[in-house]
Order: sequence, then structure tokens, then C-alpha cells
Amino acid sequence: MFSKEKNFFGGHGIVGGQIGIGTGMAYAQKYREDDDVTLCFFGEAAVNQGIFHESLNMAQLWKIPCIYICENNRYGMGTSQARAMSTRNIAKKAESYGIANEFVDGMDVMAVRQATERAIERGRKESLPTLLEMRAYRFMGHSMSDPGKYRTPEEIKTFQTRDPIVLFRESLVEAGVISDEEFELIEKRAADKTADAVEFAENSPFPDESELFTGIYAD
Ligand SMILES: Cc1ncc(C[n+]2csc(CCOP(=O)(O)OP(=O)(O)O)c2C)c(N)n1
Ligand SMILES: [Mg+2]
Repeated sequence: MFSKEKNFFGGHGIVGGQIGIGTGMAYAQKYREDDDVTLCFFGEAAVNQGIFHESLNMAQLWKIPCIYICENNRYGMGTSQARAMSTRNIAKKAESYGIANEFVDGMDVMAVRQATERAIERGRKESLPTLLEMRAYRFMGHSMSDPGKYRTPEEIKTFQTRDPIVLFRESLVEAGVISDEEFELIEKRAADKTADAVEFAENSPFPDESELFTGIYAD
């Protein structure tokens, strides 16, 4: 997924690769002296990659307005954070580079929004980076072929009670912003859109062999 028009620069197959790319994009924004900042998303497993540390060091040294958003969902494929990382607190890792950081409840939509706004303001006003660690949970397996034997059903059940979509829906209904009926309509619209996309994909012909290298190299 990639959309240059919407300034969305896609997902990348190499875990952590986007941290260097995001830092470079934010450097370009600073260089052009525009008001933009970059939001760079990655998982907790990516924090163990060298590029995370190299990028954060440069970002603070050169005052690059990159907002590093670590979605800590506790698992990288089938490996828990506890088995792969010597310390647990990711937000604090930013301190060794002198970078502002926040630990955020990633299950709370408004907390995520507010912390992101604070980081964006820091980026815009002071041209400084921020590291946000958003603690969440991965409800599904890593892929369709992941039986998820590395965690207990109890653990999943515990986190299901804190599903951010369900909690946000409840708080919106409670505040009178939206009714249950309106929410169901939104869900139905999303389900219909997905079903249409699946039907379109299944009814589409396979691409021709000549397409094999399309989009791989720059023209
Ligand atoms: C350099 C590299 N090593 C291994 C992989 C295989 N791989 C794909 S996703 C993944 C785990 C990523 O976990 P995390 O960063 O926590 O992101 P999440 O999927 O949990 O959001 C791994 C190891 C890869 N794509 N790139
Ligand atoms: Mg993860």
C-alpha cells in the first residue's frame, strides 16, 4: 500500500527498514523548511534492529521532526517481547539519545490521539523527534498459517476485554456522540466494502507474466 498523493509511504518488507526511511523523509521536511512532520510506525520487534538506534541518534543530533510510533503488541511473529528484549520499557530507550518520549495506553483511542498531538506540536514548533510507545495487543496470529501456540487462550481473553474499538464505541455511545444503530451502520458499510473488494479480486484475471517487474524498479 502506497499513496504519494496522500503522503502515505507504505509498508516495507524488512522489519525496521521504515525507521531509516521515515527519518530521511523528516530530514527532507526540515531541509525544505515546511511545516510537516513524519509519523513513522513500527512494531516492538523492530526496536531490536540496529537501524532504530542509528536513526534515533541522528534524529536528535540533527533535530529531525520524526515521530517514532512503536506499536507494542507484545509479539513479533511467534516471539514474545520478553523472550527477545533485555528490557521491557521501550519509551525509555529514547532517553539514551536525549529524545522526548511517552508511554501511551494504545488501547485508549483518545490517549493515542492526545499523545500524538503533543508529539506533532514538538515536531512543528521545535523541529524535534519524539518516541511514543503505544502498548496494545495482537488479537490474531501473525498470519493465517499461525496457530498461535506460544500464548494461552486466557491471555487473549484478558486482552479482548480491552479491545480499543469496543471501548471507544462504548464511550462514544455513553457521551451521546453516536447511537448503537449508527455504529452498526458503519460496521455494515465496512463489511460490505470488504466483501466487494474480495469479490472484485476473486473475479479479476491473473496478471500477465509481462507484469512481473512492474513497479519493482524506478522508471
Ligand atoms: C529483517 C527482517 N527479519 C525478519 C523478518 C520476518 N518478520 C516479518 S514480521 C516479523 C515480526 C515483526 O514484529 P513487530 O516488529 O513486533 O511487528 P508486528 O507484526 O507485531 O506489528 C518478522 C520477524 C523480516 N520481514 N525482516
Ligand atoms: Mg509486535
